[in-house]
Amino acid sequence: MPPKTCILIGAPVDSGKRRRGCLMGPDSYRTAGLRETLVDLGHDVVDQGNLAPRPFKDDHPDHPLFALNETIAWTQSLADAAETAMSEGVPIFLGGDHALSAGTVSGVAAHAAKQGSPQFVLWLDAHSDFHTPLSSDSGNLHGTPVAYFSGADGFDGFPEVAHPVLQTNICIIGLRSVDEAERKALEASDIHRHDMREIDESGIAKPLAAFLKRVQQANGQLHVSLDVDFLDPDVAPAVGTTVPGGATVREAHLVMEMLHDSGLVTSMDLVELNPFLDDRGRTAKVMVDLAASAFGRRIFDRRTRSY
Ligand code: HAR
Ligand code: MN
Ligand code: MN
Ligand code: MN
Repeated sequence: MPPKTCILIGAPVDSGKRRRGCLMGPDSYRTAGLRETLVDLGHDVVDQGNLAPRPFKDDHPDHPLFALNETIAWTQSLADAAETAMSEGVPIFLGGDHALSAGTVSGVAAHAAKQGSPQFVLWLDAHSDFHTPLSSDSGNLHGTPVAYFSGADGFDGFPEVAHPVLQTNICIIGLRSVDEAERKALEASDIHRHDMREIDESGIAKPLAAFLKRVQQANGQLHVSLDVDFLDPDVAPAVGTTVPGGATVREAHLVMEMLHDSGLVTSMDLVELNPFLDDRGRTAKVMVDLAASAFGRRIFDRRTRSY
C-alpha cells in the first residue's frame, strides 16, 4: 500500500454534551504520539493544528438543545475544512465530541459528490447518534450527527446538507445503547446496523467485510468515525458515556487492520476522548494504536481475507 499524506486536524469540539473535557482530546492524541506513529509507518503527516468554530452568538442556558449555536458554528467550520482537506490527503479529525461529525461527514460528502463518487460511512459506536433535535431527550447534539448528514429534518439553523449520505451507504457497528426514538427511526431506515449481540454471535469481520465489499464495488469514498465508546470501558475508560459490553481491543484492531487492507479509507474521525477521565493516558494510547492499525501497522504481513 503506497504511503499517504495524513492531515491531522484538531477539532476540540466540546459543545455536543454537558460533560466537559473533550476539548483536550486533540492534544492528548498529540501527546500519545499520533504524528510520530504515522511517520514511522512511512506516511507523510501534516498537523494543521486546531480548528476554531465560526463566530457565534451566546447560547441561552435554558434552551432545550445544549450549546446549539456553538455546535452550528463548529459544523460550518468543520465542513469547510473537511472538504478542503480531501483534495490534499487523508484527513484525520482529532476530536472533540461526536457532534463534530455533522461537519466532517457533510464536508467529505460534498467532496465525493464533486468527484462523482458515492460517500460511505462506517460508524463504530455504542450509540447510533440518530436522534434529531426534535427527538432528542437529552438535548445533547452529539447524539444527532448520523441523522444530520443523512439528510433528516429538524436541524433548523444548521447548514443545509447539500449532499446527504444515503442511508444504505451507512454501516453502524458496536451498538448497545439505542434510545426508543432512535430504534424506531433506525428500523424504518436502510442504515446497516450491527449490535453487540450480532458481534458475539457471528464475529466482527463478517458484517465489516460485507460492507467493504459494497464500498469497493461502488468505487466509493469511505469515512470512518471511531467513537471511544465503541470499545469496552474496561480498556477505554476516558469517555463520558461508558456502556459496558463493548468491543475488545482485538476486535477493534481487526476492524482497523481490515480497513487498512481494503485500501478504501479516505477520511477518519477519532471522537469522544475525554482526557480528563483518562487513566495515565491509556485510552489515548489505545486510540493511537488503533489508528496505527488502520494505517498499516500489522503483526505479520498477511491479509485476513479478500472479498
Ligand atoms: N442517545 C443518547 C442521547 O441522545 C446518548 C448519546 C450519546 N452519544 C455519544 N456518542 N456518546 O455516541 O443523549
Ligand atoms: Mn458517538
Ligand atoms: Mn457513543
Ligand atoms: Mn449490513
